[in-house]
Amino acid sequence: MRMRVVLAALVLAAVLVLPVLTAPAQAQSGARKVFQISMVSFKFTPSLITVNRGDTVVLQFTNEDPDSRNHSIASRLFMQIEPKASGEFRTGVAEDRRFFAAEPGKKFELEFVATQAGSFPFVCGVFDHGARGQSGAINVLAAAAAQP
Ligand SMILES: [Cu+2]
Repeated sequence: MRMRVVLAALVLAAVLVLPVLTAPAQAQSGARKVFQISMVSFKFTPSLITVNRGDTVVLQFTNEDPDSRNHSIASRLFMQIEPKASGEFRTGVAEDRRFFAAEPGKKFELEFVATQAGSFPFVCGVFDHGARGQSGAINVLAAAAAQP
């Protein structure tokens, strides 16, 4: 009889304590997602970046243009979230978009946390490169992916 009470107490304790123990793992912030993006005339490869909300996004750009053109990434997203930038680049704001530009052969990296779900377009802000098809988007999915 006493044994049953102890067992019941243990089961009850397990039921009460386990969710508390596992909760922090589920609430953990997102993963770190690294993308290497090539810039040439006139495209980004890859041009579509998909992450989950809460992920830390690292975009590593290389201007690999054989025709020696400058290229940039320009986006309104970077007006809301200012990424941590490193490498060899020039930055500024034009047409309500913050841009990061690289000369041929140069590399730079942008890092930010995707705090907002949605699709955030970007273009190359150099001359008419965007109109020539040098564009893309960062898609931030609202649902957190289950960690395997
Ligand atoms: Cu360009």
